[in-house]
Amino acid sequence: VDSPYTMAAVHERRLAENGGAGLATATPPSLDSGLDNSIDYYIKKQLRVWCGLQNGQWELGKIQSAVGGKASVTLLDGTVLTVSTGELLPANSEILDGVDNLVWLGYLNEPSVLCNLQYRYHRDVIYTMAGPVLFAINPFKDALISGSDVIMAYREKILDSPHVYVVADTAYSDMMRDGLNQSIIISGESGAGKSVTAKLAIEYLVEVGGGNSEIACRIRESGFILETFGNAKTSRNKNSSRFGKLIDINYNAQGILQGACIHTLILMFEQSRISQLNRSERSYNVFYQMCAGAPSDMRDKLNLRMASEYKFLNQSGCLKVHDVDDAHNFKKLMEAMDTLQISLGVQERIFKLLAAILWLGNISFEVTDHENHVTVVTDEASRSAARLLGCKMNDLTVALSTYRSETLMLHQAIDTRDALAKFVYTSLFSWLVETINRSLEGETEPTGRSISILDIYGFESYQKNSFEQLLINYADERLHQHFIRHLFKLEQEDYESEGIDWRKVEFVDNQGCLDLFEEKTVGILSTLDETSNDSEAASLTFFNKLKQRLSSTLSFNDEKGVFRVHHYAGEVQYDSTGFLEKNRYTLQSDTILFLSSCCKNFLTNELNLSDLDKQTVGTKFKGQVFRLIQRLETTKPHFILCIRPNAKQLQGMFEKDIVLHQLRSNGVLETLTMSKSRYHTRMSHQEFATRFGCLLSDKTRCQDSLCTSIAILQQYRVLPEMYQLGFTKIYFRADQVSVLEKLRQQVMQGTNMVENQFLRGRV
Ligand code: AD9
Repeated sequence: VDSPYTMAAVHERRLAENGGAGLATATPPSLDSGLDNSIDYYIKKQLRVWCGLQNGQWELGKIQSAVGGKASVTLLDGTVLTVSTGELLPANSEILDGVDNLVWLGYLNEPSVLCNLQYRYHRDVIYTMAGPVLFAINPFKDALISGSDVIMAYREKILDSPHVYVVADTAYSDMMRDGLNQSIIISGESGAGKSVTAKLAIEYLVEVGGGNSEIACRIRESGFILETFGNAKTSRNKNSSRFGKLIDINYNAQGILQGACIHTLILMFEQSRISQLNRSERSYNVFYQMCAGAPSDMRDKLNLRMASEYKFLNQSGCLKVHDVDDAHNFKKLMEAMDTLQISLGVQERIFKLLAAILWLGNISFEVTDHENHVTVVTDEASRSAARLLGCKMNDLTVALSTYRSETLMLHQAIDTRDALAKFVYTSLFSWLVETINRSLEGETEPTGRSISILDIYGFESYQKNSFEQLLINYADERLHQHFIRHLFKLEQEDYESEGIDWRKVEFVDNQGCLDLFEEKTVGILSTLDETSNDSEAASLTFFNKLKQRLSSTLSFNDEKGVFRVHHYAGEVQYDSTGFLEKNRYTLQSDTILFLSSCCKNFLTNELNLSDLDKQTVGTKFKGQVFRLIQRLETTKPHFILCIRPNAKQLQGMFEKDIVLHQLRSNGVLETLTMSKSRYHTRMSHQEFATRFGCLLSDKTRCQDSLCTSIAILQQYRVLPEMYQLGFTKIYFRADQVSVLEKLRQQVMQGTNMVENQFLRGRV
């Protein structure tokens, strides 16, 4: 189906409107500059303008008259307003309503971009290109066009309207053509649709690499297993991924799927979800699935109850999620584990550990003296937990109620119990990822042909922000720097070094904010580590040290103990209480001993005790983010930005201010301005001459590659504004090289029907 919003369709509509008289709609003068002159033009031609309202919204209208900096504007609904001319922005002609790529808009201003997205969204067109970036607006209803048939239609170019499949196809084709690793980087706020988008990309990449193979099935199923263990219902998303993931899909030289590898940005600070839940949120999906769906023999072995009977699950008042069938998903989980060849014995051990965690949560303590010292109550909970962990009841009692032979007080014992449960779950998750990776390894060595898909938490800002948000927002800054580097910095540096004619595009660089985090001695993370290492230090010590070091770049409120950071996506206020405890998080050494004794007896390899290193949470996280970016640096990136159209997770609702905030925080206008003027393809003169030299007759071919390049450009009359010649490279605007490629293909196939006119007036 042809999209009515392609540039070609827009041209056709223009021609039809002008009675076939050509592209006569000259772009009118911009309202931004020389306002008074251009306003007359807008009045005379009755052109559409955007009128800024007091509530911050924009409405379309037409200017009726203007005097002394004030204009009278009639809005579409007939309302007449008098506004300052400074509140007016040019609107694009109706012909451009809903175009596929935002860079085709004549005027790139916020209301025009927003209106184009809204126009499409209300017609169920959720994907739009913004230069090189794909926007995906969450439809909150079943994916409208996806599946094998659609994949093939995109692969064969029968469909080419914006879609995740186009991005995946471009990555695959680039990888095959250039023999280079690629990446698809998916960002956006929580609930914006990143995981669904990542799933669609993986679906495409698996299908084109030979979708029916054993390895293809395993890759598909592995996603479900990870989701079961790593996702939970939150207030923003009923199936929110609580970990970041990067999935490398590996191919051989023929483009056939070989295997995959999953890297996770671990749930270190999401561990608290195991023992503490916010109202109407849930713990990880797997617990509810197991409680609802385990067959009776498993229930007996695990002494399993319904979710409502476990304290770790019933404290938030939310056990079920609308439209989610936990029991059915448990069956799917077991099938997925079978597909990945996780043996029944291992599956049983996994579920034993999960049940042990739930019973740990039900363990209670009895206060034995007036100093609040405790002992573990011997009841069904403690007996079940000990049995499922594979240890003696007495060992568990000692591990939970004493530290270095001293009896613990109530709050210490509760902390130890919860820390043990959290540790077992996190270790189980890491072990599961390793197990899945072994199953996805494939038989051959990696060939250097891979596509990595990154699905990672986006920027977060709430009324109260803590250590968790600080780390998430730090990762988000790092990723944004990667985006800027590739779309702005490297590009402009390259143009400058090649000496081509180029007007610099200004953009907001977040390197300063990153330095604030990463600075070796005085940065936020190192200050936090330094204070965490001092066992006497309290929250206030950290706050004061930070203030002493960074008062010129951060703002502080002493009374509230909060500090503010200017992130590229907006200012966030962090409450410093609890930072030290969360950063220090380590398991007591007695509990480590207890765990290793369990491991020897029963748990064998599931629990990775090497995880018990002494690094702080912040340092560990920073290391993970670094490795991730390092890996991405070895790939050619493709970007997808997911957008949440409303806060209520409702279909058909497009809340402009919510969308605009996301566009602003991602620097969308700068990206569009950059894309409008950038050269999409570059090659060395040598590469260009070698590839397209065949388009020249023997007579016109010359020895020197620059000279050959020029001869090709001249012979095929490529318009001067479509290319630039640098010192060593040649640059082309979008689409130009694909036209040359088509000609080359014809030559190679011997149908040398080269039309010299073909390249003219292409764009
Ligand atoms: V989080 O950071 O993991 O909390 P994501 O990953 O950004 O978040 P997710 O992909 O989980 O969001 O999408 C949230 C919900 O929106 C999904 O559960 C779907 O119900 C819905 N969604 C998102 N994208 C699509 C889509 N392309 N088609 C249909 C969608 N539904």
